[in-house]
Amino acid sequence: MNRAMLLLATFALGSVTAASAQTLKAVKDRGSLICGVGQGVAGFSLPDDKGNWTGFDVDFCRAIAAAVLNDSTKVKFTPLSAKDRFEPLKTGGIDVLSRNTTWTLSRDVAFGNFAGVTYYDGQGFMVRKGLKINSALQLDGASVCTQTGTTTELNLADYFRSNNMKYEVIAFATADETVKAYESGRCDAFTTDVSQLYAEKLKLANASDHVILPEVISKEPLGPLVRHGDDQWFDIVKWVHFGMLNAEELGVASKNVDEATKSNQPEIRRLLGVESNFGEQLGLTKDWMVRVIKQVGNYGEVFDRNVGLHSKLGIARGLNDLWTKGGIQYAPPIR
Ligand SMILES: N[C@@H](CCC(=O)N[C@@H](CS)C(=O)NCC(=O)O)C(=O)O
Repeated sequence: MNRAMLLLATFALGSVTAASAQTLKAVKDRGSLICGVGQGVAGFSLPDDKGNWTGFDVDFCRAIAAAVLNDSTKVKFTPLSAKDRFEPLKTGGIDVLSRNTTWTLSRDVAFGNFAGVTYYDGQGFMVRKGLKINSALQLDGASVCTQTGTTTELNLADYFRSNNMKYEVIAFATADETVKAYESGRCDAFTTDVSQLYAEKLKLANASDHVILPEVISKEPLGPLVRHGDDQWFDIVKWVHFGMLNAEELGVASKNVDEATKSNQPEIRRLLGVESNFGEQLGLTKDWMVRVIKQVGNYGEVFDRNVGLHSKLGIARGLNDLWTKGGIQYAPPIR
């Protein structure tokens, strides 16, 4: 390559980066965040009959909107199937994908940057109690319902192969179809992330006739995904999650955040923008986290409200507890 060509190539590369580093501006100009979510999974992303979305994944979209637009309600939710979830991120149809999506190497390379692990999950199985089995290792020869375009399909193949067991997979495009097929008896087992098993169990007419088997056969680190090539936006989404974790760790919650702004603890003062300008360094305002905590809550509040032990799903914090309490949720410091 001669010098002129090299210069041209460098310039082209530079302008691509500059052109794509625009999500923050686009969201602000539009006045709303476009968030890709699931198509209807209780506890994670579910619209009511008036179109109001709630859930764990939904709350992360709301938290980003609170940080960026000062209004957690300024979110347009785009429901996406497992198979079709990545394309809209690439083409600019959504600003962030917050949809129980597992962080894997190939997705990281092909589709965007994972901004963190908001939920540590793993894959499990549900079966009818009538089958009288208590371990996934007894599923030799079983038919298994699952969803296309997921890591679930791939882990299923690995698990049966490594245990020398036979199975028949019956895969569907949506969660609803998968659950219906399982419920109607088309397959012996239903497999997906354990959190989804809890959620989908609620849809079954006789939930108590079904049991979630104890084996967790994979690692499913779930988190939000942003487009490649926009580091500022990547940082914002990443630090909204970290900020919510740090808030929980410091005992700052939606109910006491105003009081907390008067705290003399340096870490709390930095989190809430009373001291220094970390929000501004992200391209936001100093009090970005005050808005997130006030309007949406800290990480623990979001977990408890949507999926925690006292919610309909009734999931224990487990791995998703803070590192100070035996879990692995650990956020870098705001410094
Ligand atoms: N975490 C896995 C599975 C994600 C997934 O899409 N699971 C289905 C199983 S129930 C689901 O959530 N469907 C909800 C929907 O289609 O809206 C992945 O990233 O591939």
